[in-house]
This record gives sequence, structure tokens and C-alpha cells, in this order.
Amino acid sequence: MMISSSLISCAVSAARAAGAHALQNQHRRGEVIASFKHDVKLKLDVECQQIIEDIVLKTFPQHAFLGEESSKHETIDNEYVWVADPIDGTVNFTHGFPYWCTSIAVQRNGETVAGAVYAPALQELYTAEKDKEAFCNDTPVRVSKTAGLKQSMVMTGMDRDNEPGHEPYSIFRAIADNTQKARITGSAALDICQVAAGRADGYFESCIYLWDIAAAGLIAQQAGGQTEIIHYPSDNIYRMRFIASNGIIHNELRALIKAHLHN
Ligand code: LIP
Repeated sequence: MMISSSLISCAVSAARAAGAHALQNQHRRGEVIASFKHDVKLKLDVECQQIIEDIVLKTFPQHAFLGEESSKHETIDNEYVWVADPIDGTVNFTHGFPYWCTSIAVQRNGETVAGAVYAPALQELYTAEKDKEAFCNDTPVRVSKTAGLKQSMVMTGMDRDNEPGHEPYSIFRAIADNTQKARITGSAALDICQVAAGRADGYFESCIYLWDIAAAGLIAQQAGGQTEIIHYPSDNIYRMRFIASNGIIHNELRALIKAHLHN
């Protein structure tokens, strides 16, 4: 039986190593592999993922690895799967905006059992293990006590394929109209960690991927929050809609979102 603390130590080591590589190489943020209207892929995304994969598979050679930059995103048949986003918030990174992170989750039979989210430019490391407290820089974190959606600050995002009239616009408008503030800051993993730390009350995003939310989702849960996946009917098994909240506003937030989904 694998000892969970080894999993978390390895996740932290890999997140720190990849995050440090990205931070030290910020001057190379213009080295682009592919660019899209609303997104970009950097050489550093690929390099950081390789650093993570090497550390993980050297430590746990029997485990499987799934990364945002992996060439294939198909179903993996292994008890343990490591799920990584080497730079979550790549667009922020390319602009020199410090809100980006490395996110690493360990899933056992499809359930996240350990997660690390490291934001080098903010000097914050969020961690959690199943059935234990969540931490930011070794200090326990807890979700907010905000009692209603009207008083809440809720974070959301726009995906790469966003076009006028798409679901994220309707959802943003709904959140903006029904909360104290809607926020878009550009890193799903860090946004969910803000919910864990009680600095935001909720998070929702359409078209988000497992590597964006797996580690931070566990961190939010272990900080006392509630998370929920709303699956799409088909296509990419790793693509989903995702809600994280302080638990208290969860039903209100879910109802608002469900009323504005496009399909
Ligand atoms: C990004 C997210 C961001 C979201 C984008 C994208 P990447 O991840 O974290 O918040 O709105 O759709 O998925 O591509 O920077 O790793």
C-alpha cells in the first residue's frame, strides 16, 4: 500500500521544480509553439511538463501520467494517475502577470488523493491530501463563511474557443448580476485555491479540463468547501464544467449556473 505522504511529497517536489524552471525562464516567455485567438502554447509549458513527468515516473515508475501538454488525452487504465498542468494561466505568464501556477494531482481509481498547486511568482504553495487539512505555505486554510450569493465574490473564466454569445458570457453576466462581484483572473487552479483560502466564495467555469481543477478541487474540499463536476454529454472525457464554493452558497450558485447553461 502506497503511503499518501510520499505522494504529496513527490507532488510538491515536482511542482516546485517545474514552477522554479518557469520563473527562472520568464525572459523566454515569447518562445511560442502555437498561438490562438485567445490562448498560447509555450516551449516552457512543454519543458515544465517534462520536468514533472521525469520526477513523478522516476519516483513511481508503475504510475501513469496525464498532462495538459501530453500528445494523447485518452482513457488511462492504471490505479494511480498523476494529472498535471505545468503552467496554469499561460496567458498571464506571457504578459508577466504573476497569477499563474503549476498544478499536480494524484488520482487513485479516479479520485484525487493528493494535490499541490504552486504559484512561484506569488510565493504560495497550496497542498492537500484526502482526509486531511488543506494548507497554504504550511498554514491551514479554510473557506469563507459568506452566507449568500448576493454577498459573494465568484471567480470564473473564458475558455480558448470563446466567441460572442457563448456560454461563458451568459454565465459571467449571470454571476455579475447576482453576486457582489464576478472576477476573471486567468488561472482556474489558483482561482479554486482562493476559494479554499476564503479569499473568494465561489468559482465556476465551462469547458475546463481535469488538469486545471483536479489538485485545487481537493484543496478546496479539504478546506471545508464543496466541489461539483457537471459533465458534458460526450466528446473529451477530460473536459467538464466545474463548480467550487464555500459550501454555504453552493446550492444558490449551482441553481444560477444551471439556469444559464447552453445545453
Ligand atoms: C487556463 C485556465 C484559465 C481558463 C482557460 C485555460 P492554461 O489554463 O486556467 O483560467 O479560463 O480556459 O484553461 O491553458 O493556462 O493552462
